Amino acid sequence: MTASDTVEAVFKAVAASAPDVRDGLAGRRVYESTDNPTGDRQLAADVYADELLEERLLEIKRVGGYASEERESVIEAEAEGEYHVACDPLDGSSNLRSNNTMGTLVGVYEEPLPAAGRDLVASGFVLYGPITTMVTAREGTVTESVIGDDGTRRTVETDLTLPGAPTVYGFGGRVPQWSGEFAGYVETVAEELKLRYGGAMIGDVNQVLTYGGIFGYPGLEDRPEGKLRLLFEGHPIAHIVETAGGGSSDGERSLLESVPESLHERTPLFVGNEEYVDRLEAALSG
Ligand code: AHM
Ligand code: MG
Repeated sequence: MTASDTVEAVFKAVAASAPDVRDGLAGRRVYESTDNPTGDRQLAADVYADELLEERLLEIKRVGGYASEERESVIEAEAEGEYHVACDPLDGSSNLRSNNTMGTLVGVYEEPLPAAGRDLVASGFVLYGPITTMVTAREGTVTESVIGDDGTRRTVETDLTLPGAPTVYGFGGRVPQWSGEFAGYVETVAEELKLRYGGAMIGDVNQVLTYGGIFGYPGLEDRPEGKLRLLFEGHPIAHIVETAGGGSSDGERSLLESVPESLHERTPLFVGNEEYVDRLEAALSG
């Protein structure tokens, strides 16, 4: 099994699980009595998607470990494998209550986790929108597919790139918690682009991939490290957007330059057209 066969097996397993995840949502809108390792309340749906993906991804021959937002530590495969998968099984799951968009995010690393952004070999997400789609980045190309009821993919876009005339933006966190520099930057962006914020990063980033623009969750006054997690959300989404010709940043440099010290480390996160990412870094450094 080559590296590219392993990546394909991971994408295939994630796509095959998508109809099961989706079908399982309606009956799992209730909260469990547990929190995940970063203190978010867990929905029954988070736990269900996590267990499904763990089982199916660890079955893949060269996958040596599975880590997810929903678990404290890495689960090792029984047999050794040189690829390690980091997963956000249900990104934006708090949208389940209001029946809005959510997704599944996956990163394939060639080093044991927590690994550096540059150790990511491929990444992808499933978007549970009105239709179920999957966007993958590997070997320099971003592809979009529609996932059928049987979990198979039909490619609809072979070389997805960010449009050159951006139109949308969305930023997380409460405005009074933003730094003055960031608030000043957003004022200029809001004059040029229209607001699209749905509360699920994958949905919001998919709008940026479709229309061009910028999405971000900044560091906040009472939470300078921001909300989103580097390994499960930051690296994979940065890898997808950068492969699609855009940029990513933690406020200072590409998210792919960062090396997490711990599995659940958080980071300020920005992805989108390079022009907007560059202007953001300039604003935050001033
Ligand atoms: P989750 O992975 O626990 O669902 O949390 C991440 C989500 C992102 O999808 C989204 O961008 C963000 O949290 C929304 O947060 P907020 O509710 O503060 O806007
Ligand atoms: Mg998430």
